[in-house]
Amino acid sequence: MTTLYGTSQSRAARSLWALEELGVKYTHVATAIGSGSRAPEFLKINPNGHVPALEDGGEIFWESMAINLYLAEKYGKAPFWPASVAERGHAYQWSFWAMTETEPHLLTLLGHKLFLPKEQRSDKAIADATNALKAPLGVLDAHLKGRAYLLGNDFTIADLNVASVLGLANFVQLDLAGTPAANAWLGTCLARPANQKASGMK
Ligand SMILES: N[C@@H](CCC(=O)N[C@@H](CS)C(=O)NCC(=O)O)C(=O)O
Repeated sequence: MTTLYGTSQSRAARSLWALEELGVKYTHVATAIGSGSRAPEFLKINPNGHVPALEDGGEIFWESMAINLYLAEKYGKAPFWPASVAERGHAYQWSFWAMTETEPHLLTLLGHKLFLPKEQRSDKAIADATNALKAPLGVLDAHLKGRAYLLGNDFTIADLNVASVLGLANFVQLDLAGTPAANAWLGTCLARPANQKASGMK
């Protein structure tokens, strides 16, 4: 039995996308951020009080990227879950890159553009985060020039994981015109039916 916990209005969307992409049969429990994720019964599933969490075959996993890499390895086949150790190394590389080099800045933009109370929002924080994203987005753009996807010709778990983080750029209206290869790749990834279905869930 496979159960994914977390509303699609959270990082759970990336694991819902992976489950849909892989065609896994699962139950979705749309645990809310905060009220649901901090409830005592949910803390038994993820003591961090965060979504997503995955229950699969009696095991519990948390951390969205770990969940997605686990799902891809368990249920995927090549090319989505790459065949070679080197390609899988690149999938890990890009997944951790997205989380460490881009996600914190995107979350700053999310807070200061949309979620923080107006009096706590800071134009400087927005400018600093926008500026900090230029270097990693430049790296991504340069890598994608002449390639359809991160690992070559095929959509893989690396693309899903990175696009699921960078999808926040659209949400916070970050202008990606200066990185056209990354922008076009992101549009192609996010348009996939599995992502459209996942992001429309509860
Ligand atoms: N690094 C974790 C972060 C998980 C996380 O912070 N999730 C947020 C929602 S996007 C959450 O559950 N927040 C609820 C809380 O902190 O109370 C992951 O990628 O899974």
